[in-house]
Amino acid sequence: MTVAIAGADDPVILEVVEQALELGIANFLLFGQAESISLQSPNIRIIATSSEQEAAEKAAEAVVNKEADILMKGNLPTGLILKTVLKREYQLRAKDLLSHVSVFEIPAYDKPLIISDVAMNIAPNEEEQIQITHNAIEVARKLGIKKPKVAILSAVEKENPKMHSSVQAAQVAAYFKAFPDSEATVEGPLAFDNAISKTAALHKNIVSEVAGDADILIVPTIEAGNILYKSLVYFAGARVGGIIAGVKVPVIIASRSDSADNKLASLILTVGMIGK
Ligand code: COD
Repeated sequence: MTVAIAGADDPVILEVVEQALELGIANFLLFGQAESISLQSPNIRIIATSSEQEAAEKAAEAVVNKEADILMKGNLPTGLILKTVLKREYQLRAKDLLSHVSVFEIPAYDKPLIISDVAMNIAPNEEEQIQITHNAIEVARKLGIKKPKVAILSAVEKENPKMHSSVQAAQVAAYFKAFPDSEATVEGPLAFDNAISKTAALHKNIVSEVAGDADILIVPTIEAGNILYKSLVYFAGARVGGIIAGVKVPVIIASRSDSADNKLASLILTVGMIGK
């Protein structure tokens, strides 16, 4: 595998590259300010760029031209790499809607937990939330979860016409229920606690296959998702890997403040999913 990193001039990213080289999982094309990239290895090539925009475009072109297999965001804004991936001339879109999917390993939860969309779609409407759910299910299945249990989150488990996210969650769940043979069980609205805690679900008398045992949480907005993501990392000791789903090539988007460990997790997650 060859990974093109846009904005590789960053100590944390270089630590990730070093660790990945030690593990022998990838070769790298490093795009960024060459004077700040001190690594030397036969398995890396440094391509000097003079702006963040140029780094994003050159790295994207490397995957478009098949010089690299994976595109990874380094030290540049998330919006910039997302806008670059969306450029029509690159023809990187495989689905109508691209979305961010993060996979968590949380000490207090007994299995991986997928959360989407915490970093790309800002305030998805019903149709977009359905596509976000499809994309997350596809990732879960690639990770070996045969029939993922999906909770469409709100702040409550009953529809409240005054709370838009609860109404939309019910509509998204109804859409999936119309296909009973589908590859996932989707329910909503569910509040965070009754999606992931059997005790909380029992307490509220929620009888559901998903409640208390979710594999996937679909959040109503980027703000809710981003705050949940960062709470899990900072307060719950979670490890996380993040990718963009719906693109023809794997795209890794970890937050700039993520640790080297979490960025390496994103890379390992992506390499593991290729070809599945
Ligand atoms: N999937 C497919 N196509 C899309 C998507 C998507 N998710 N988003 C936009 N498009 C298409 C539109 O249909 C249009 O054709 C074109 O792309 C441009 O659309 P705009 O003008 O809405 O898109 P942009 O380029 O202004 O913004 C797209 C972003 C993804 C950059 C934007 O939604 C964004 O800023 N998201 C939040 C990113 C962020 O700040 N994350 C931080 C958390 S760490």
